[in-house]
Amino acid sequence: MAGDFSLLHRICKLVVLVCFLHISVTLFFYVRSLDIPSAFVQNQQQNRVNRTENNLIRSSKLPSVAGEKELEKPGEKELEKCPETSPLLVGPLRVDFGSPVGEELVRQQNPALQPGGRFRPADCVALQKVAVIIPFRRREEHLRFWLYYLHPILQRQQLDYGVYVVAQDGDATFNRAKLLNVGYTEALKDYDYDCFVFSDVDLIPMDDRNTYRCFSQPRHLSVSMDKFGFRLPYNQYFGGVSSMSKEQFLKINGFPNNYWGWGGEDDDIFNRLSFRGMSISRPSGDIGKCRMIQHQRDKKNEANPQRFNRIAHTRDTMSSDGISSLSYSLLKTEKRDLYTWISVDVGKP
Ligand SMILES: *[C@@H]1O[C@H](CO)[C@@H](O)[C@H](O)[C@H]1NC(C)=O
Ligand SMILES: [Mn+2]
Repeated sequence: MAGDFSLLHRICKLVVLVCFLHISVTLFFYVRSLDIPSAFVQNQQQNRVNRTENNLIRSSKLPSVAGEKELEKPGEKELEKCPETSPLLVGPLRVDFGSPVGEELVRQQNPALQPGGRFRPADCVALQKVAVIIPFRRREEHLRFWLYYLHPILQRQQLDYGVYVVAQDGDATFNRAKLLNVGYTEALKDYDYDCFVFSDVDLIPMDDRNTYRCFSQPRHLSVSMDKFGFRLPYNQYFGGVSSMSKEQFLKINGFPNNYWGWGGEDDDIFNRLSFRGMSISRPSGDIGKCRMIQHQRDKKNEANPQRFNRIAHTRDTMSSDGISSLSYSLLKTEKRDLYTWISVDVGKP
């Protein structure tokens, strides 16, 4: 009888142990599956989706928005601070590219703009000073659409902002990320910006509640693009439109300078952010809807065959390649009515 009992006792212990093990293993994999930055870092090689150009693209549900805590700004004297949420917002917007728009129309519709595409609210002090940086080459028609749609939105968002179009001169292969570094640098020569929005010229938000400002974590703004069926193409996607405070940008040594041609530079930026312990903040899929103006692949922006190799080595390259190693020759900056034009020679591969 005593023997039976101690056997039972041992079996019970064993069962408890097995249960405990089971729970631990389940918990471990559950935690790993959460959108924790360190989990990203470990898994990103396997999870990266676009292996080939046509093989799209596993969709995934939008991760929830990380902390939306606002950057603290020292107050200024006479006017009051603008409210946290602008009362001028209207929500969903109609966006279409049916008929071209002219700059004259955009000027008429935005009489409060200052030269260089600058604006600040007249009746309150904006919460952030935002430089919007657009990498550019020969997309004049897209730029007109962008200005037509974005200027009214940014003004309703009560931002103190300026628009910087950074145009790559010459016919060498396009280098989006380096142009963004140039935009960051040149915009700071103009004004004491504390927030930087990096936007492709062909992306238009469909809801003005998607505020083009900075958050306590780097922000991805173009989270549901029509091109990808209004979903994120993959969880680590950071392309299209994003924003970073000056501090966040400097923490990752800016962007890589050596991604020539299409693709991968946005994934490199994502890697930089996660290696520096940051996570991605996003608006909801609903508010984050946007349209891309359809176009052919530009000449001299062919898919970069080195991109997969490069994004595999971000950890080793990011401290030497970035804003700290940026070199370029500035050809011209010009304050045009609707934007500041920066033309630049970024060299060639
Ligand atoms: C994957 O595709 C996305 C969306 O088109 C693009 O932004 C990104 O740069 C691509 N990454 C690579 C490594 O090709
Ligand atoms: Mn495009």
